[in-house]
Amino acid sequence: MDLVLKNIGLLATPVGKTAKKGGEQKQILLAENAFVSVENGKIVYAGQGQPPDAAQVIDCQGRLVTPGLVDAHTHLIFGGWRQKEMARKLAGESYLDILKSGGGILETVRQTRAASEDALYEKGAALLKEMLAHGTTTVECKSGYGLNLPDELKQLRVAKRLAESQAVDLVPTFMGAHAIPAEYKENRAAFIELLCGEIMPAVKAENLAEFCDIFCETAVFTPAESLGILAAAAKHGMVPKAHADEIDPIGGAEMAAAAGCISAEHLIMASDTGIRALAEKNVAACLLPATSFCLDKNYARARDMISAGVAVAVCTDFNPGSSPNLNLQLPMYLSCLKYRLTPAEALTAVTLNAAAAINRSGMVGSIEPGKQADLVVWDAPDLEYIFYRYGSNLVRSVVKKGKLVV
Ligand code: IZC
Ligand code: ZN
Repeated sequence: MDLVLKNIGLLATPVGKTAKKGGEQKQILLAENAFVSVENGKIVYAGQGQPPDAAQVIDCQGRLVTPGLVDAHTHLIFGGWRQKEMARKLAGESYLDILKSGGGILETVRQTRAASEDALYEKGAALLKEMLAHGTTTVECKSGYGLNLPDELKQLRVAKRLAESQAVDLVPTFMGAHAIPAEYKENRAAFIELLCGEIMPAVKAENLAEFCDIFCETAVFTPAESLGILAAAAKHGMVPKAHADEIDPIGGAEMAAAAGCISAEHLIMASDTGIRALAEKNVAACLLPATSFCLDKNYARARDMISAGVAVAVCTDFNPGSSPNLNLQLPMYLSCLKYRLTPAEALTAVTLNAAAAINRSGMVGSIEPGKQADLVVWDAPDLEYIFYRYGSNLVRSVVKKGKLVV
C-alpha cells in the first residue's frame, strides 16, 4: 500500500457517485476508529479494521477525516482587487449601482485585461495554494473578466496552465456572459453575437472550458438572452450553468431549468415555481452564503430547496467583489447558521453535491474505494466542531491524489 491514514477518530463522508437530494442529503457514513488505505492515488479501503502496512503512514491521532472539499463556484483568475468599493458600499451604493456606473465587474475587467498571462498565472497559483491549505482539493473556475476574444482566452489558458501544474484539480467554465463590456454598452446584441459567433468557437477549438455560465440578472443578461446564449454554448459542447435570481427575482431559476443547466447559482430570490422547476429538471443549487454575508443581503431558502428535492451544494463564490473570501470553512459555518443545514447536510453540500454540480461526483466528493484519494484531516474531534469553531483554519493536513500536500 502507498499510504495509510490510521487512528482516525471519526471518518465522515457522504457515500455514492451522484448528488444527494431531499432526506438523502443528511445520510452520511460515520465510522469511528477508522483507517483509509490508498494506492496509485485512489482509495482502496475506508472503514474500521486493522490497517495494512504502507510506504507512508499518517497517524491521525483521533482526529476527524472528511473528503477533500470541493468548491464548485469561483471566479479565481482576475487582475487587481476591489477594496476601494467598500467605502461606496458603506455610503449606500448597491452592487448593481456600482456595476451600472462602470465599476464592479467592469473594474476587474480593466485590471484583468491589463494583466499579463504570467502575472495572472502566478496570482492564481498562490490563491490555489491558499485554498488547498484550507482544505479545498477541487476548484471550479470561471472566466468572465476578459469580455473580448484575447482576454477571455487568456484567462482560460491560465486556468489550463494551473490545472496542469497545481495540486488542486481545476474545472474550467467559460463565463464571457458576465457583464456587457463598456465598448458594447449601446449594442448588447453585437456583444452576444461576439460571444456566440467568435469567442465560443475559439474556446471550443482549444478545448478550454467544460461549462458555460451566465449572469442572468437585472441590468446584465435577461432570461431570454440567457436561454439563447446557453443554447449556443451547448452547441459548442459546453454544459450550461447560470447565476440566477441572486439580486432580483426575474425568473432565473425557471430559466436555468429550461436551459438544462447542471447547476443554478445563488438563487437568493428564487420563486417557489423556480425551485420546483430545479427539482423537476435535476438542476443542482450552488448556494453562496458568504456572498449574502459580504453584500449584507438575504440568504437563499436552502431548507425549502432540500424539501423540494433539489440537491444543495455550498461554495465560496470567491471573487474580488462580492466574495473576497476563499476559505470554504466560512460558507460551511454560514450554511448551518443561516440556511439551517445540519452538519451532515452541509458536509454533503461541500463534497459530493458540489462534485456533482461540476460533473466530478464519480471521481471525488466521498471517501470510498475507487475514488481519488482527496482527504482532509481536521484539527477537530467530531463533525459538529468544524461547523462551530468558525474563524480559524481547522485543517491539519490535506492529501491530494494520495500525496500529503499540506
Ligand atoms: O466580480 O463581482 N456576482 N459576478 C456575479 C460576480 C459576483 C463577480 C464580481
Ligand atoms: Zn459567481
